[in-house]
Amino acid sequence: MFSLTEKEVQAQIEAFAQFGATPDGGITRLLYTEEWLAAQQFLQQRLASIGMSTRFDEVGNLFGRIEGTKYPAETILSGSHMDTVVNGGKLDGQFGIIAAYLAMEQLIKTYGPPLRSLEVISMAEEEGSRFPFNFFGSKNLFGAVKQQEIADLTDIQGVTFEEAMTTAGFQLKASAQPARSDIQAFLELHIEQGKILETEEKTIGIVTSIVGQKCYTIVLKGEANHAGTTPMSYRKDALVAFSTICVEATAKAKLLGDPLVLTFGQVIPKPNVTNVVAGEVHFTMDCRHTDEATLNRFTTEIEKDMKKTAQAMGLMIDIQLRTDEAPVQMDAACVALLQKSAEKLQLPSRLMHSGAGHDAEIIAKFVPTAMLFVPSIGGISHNPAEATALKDLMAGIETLATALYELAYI
Ligand code: HGY
Ligand code: MN
Ligand code: MN
Ligand code: MN
Repeated sequence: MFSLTEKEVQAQIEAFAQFGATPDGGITRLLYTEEWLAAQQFLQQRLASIGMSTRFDEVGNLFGRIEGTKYPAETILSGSHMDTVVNGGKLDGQFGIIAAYLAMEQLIKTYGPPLRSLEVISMAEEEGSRFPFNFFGSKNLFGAVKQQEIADLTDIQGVTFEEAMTTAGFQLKASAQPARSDIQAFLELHIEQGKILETEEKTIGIVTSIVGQKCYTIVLKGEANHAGTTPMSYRKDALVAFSTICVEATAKAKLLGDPLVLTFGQVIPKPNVTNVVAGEVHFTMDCRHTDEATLNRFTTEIEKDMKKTAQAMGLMIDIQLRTDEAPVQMDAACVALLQKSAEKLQLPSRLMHSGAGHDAEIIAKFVPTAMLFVPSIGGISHNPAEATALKDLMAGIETLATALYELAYI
């Protein structure tokens, strides 16, 4: 169907990978940084060059749009997130944006303008890597993140969320405006970030549900003290308290078993020097499960355990729940459409659940939504070694284009 070449796809990926490139071949492109803004502006030019009208919304989500000739008020949306984790790979997020506009470009080249409007979205932020707030872009699509939700958030350098946002030229949305009612469907193409497709030699994964996720920022406050003159029994060592919490919670997670996952990804002792007993530890906890009741039960128990450990060691603890997303089902009709599209292209595919969180889980609450995955080599992701065979990237784009054709041209 297409004139798109593997070389063009690779070139697009490399072009965006330059924004926030890290020495070992990864990308660090955090919300509202210069490299993030440069990548969004580069995309804006790219979308305009294929005839799309482009616009940023208040918070920095970027849209590219081709008006439908017959039903312009009905919009088919596809895209993903422009931000990355620290030293992430070249595909997580940005490949879903590149695939969306390449698929649409091919459709317009092959069939002319669509009957319904086609829109690409580059979401401002999904990872929660700079500030502990996930899905900031998609959460502003059909609603408005409130000032109090980000008021106390700072990045690792102490820059506040609001300073970063205004410096980049963006602002919070005024209180929730009427949600868009024109979007008929949202499709997100993403790398699997796991090993199932590769192990089963499937080219396309079609997501049926996305895991439930609870993310916390937690502060333990003990007492900084002299490493040489403070006897062990006098210490209020926040790092020892954190370690106890981490080991005990991890043991409970292992006991409960798959698909529960528990991650203490960020741990910042203060003052973090060799000869001072850590007076404070700021850390994050990320817990996920496919079953909402199990997730809630487990995290309630861990919260209780943390408070008990802190109290027993004479420390203060402050637990803030930052992300609280229940598991989400994808839209059955969109799932069936993706299955049909993969079959049409004779691509081996399978239905599957997503252990990773995605913008699709936020958008699915408002419009019919589905996701398709392409295999991750070795299942590696959130790592510069993240990679997918070019033939699989192409297959993902073709499958997406086939589904978009059904939605926008029929
Ligand atoms: O953490 C995740 O699952 C996603 O990459 N934000
Ligand atoms: Mn990610
Ligand atoms: Mn992602
Ligand atoms: Mn995502």
